Amino acid sequence: MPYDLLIKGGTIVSASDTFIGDLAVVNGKVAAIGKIAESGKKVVDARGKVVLPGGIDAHTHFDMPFMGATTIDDFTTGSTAAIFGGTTSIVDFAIQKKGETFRHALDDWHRRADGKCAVDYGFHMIVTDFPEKQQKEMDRLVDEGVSSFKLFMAYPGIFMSDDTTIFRALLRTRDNGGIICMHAENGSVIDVLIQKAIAEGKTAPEWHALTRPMTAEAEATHRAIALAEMAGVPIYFVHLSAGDAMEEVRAARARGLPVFAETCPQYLYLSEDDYRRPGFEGAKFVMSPPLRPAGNSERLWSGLVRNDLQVVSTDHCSFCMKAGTNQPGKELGKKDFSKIPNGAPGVEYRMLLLWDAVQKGKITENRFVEITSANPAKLFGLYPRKGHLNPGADADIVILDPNKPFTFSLKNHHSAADYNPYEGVTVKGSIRDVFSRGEAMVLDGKWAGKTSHGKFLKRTPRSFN
Ligand code: DUC
Ligand code: ZN
Ligand code: ZN
Repeated sequence: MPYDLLIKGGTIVSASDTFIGDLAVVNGKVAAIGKIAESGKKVVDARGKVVLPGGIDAHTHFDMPFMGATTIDDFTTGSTAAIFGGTTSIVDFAIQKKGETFRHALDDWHRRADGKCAVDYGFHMIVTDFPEKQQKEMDRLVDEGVSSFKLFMAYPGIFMSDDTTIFRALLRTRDNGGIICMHAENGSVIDVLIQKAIAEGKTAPEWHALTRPMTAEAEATHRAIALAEMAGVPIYFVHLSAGDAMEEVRAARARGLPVFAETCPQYLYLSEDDYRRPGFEGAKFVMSPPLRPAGNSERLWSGLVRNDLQVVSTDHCSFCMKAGTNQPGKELGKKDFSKIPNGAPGVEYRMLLLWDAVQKGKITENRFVEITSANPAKLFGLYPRKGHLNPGADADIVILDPNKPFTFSLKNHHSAADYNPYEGVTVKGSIRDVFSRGEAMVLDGKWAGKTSHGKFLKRTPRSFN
């Protein structure tokens, strides 16, 4: 019986090994790996190319209403961008509105994604309200495969939770096998700084960064770690941006605490200086936490190498600069930086930006697989189904040409955003082919899939303490 798909002679990279070999797929799963003599119904020549497990982006916001607009990428455009960028699974954020049940919120997000997503998708649940009666519902979500919950220490009046709510949620995840994903910034302090800046007429985009100091992130990170320690449960920090916050994570891990953190490409490749681009261009980079001063990124790179940081996700949260077809854009904040919708596109650029770091010797190719695929799979209940290419795993495969350069541009990206934060940046490497569960999604850089291909990922509860 020939294999459904045979990928021949590529450099296969996992979190632990690099070797030249073949990979066979049957029924959407990896069937064999190594030197394979049998034939395949479809054979792909991967000689001179790199064969990787599909990327897992554990932090996207598709079709999300926020700050007076809805993100311009819905599940179709967002997931198409993901696939072209070598990401085959995402974990997106469903939002519980105040007073709403988790059940209702989850049904809403299922409706947004169902039949419209090219990549496999799971959901985290954003918690804004956690009264007694929601606690059992949280357990039910974990049973349904929604085993992670985002809480905010920022955005007072919208998303921010107080310490009581945070501590209660942490305690509940100790028992139900969920994990809290924390947005750590001291929202109360930031709010005062914003009001003060606006009152003083400081309204330009750079004030977004100047009113969200690194210490506000470090303080919240420290506090959340203390709360998790008292609750006796692991915690995961999303979009960690500040070197000082990372030091808190590092110190906690050195004490043996189960503390984990992701950073994002924007904090590795861009800086606070980008807010000072001419005119209103700095608004492109208004996101929270903000871009940090030059020099901070080198601390994050060291943290990625040392395993102070375990994951790179994107926080893809795209808004147009100008009003889009049906949505207001960042221009909402033209006269007041605090009204600029927070977020930027990222899902399509992550894999190549980080592969470029492999080419430049900043991280090894095995570390690349760990931080883009294996670790998010392990931390978010997708392993061993995803995150590696051993027999039995989903055949989510990226074939990358390490010698063909790629230049990021609005002209070639697939996000609906009207700008590319990395416009004109050239990296060494390009995505040639992408397979999801054995099905071709991109071949030779061209679309070959279906936008309805993605399936809901029922994730397992936390298996670590
Ligand atoms: N940060 C952003 O920049 N956008 C969405 C939410 C968040 O935490
Ligand atoms: Zn956040
Ligand atoms: Zn986010």
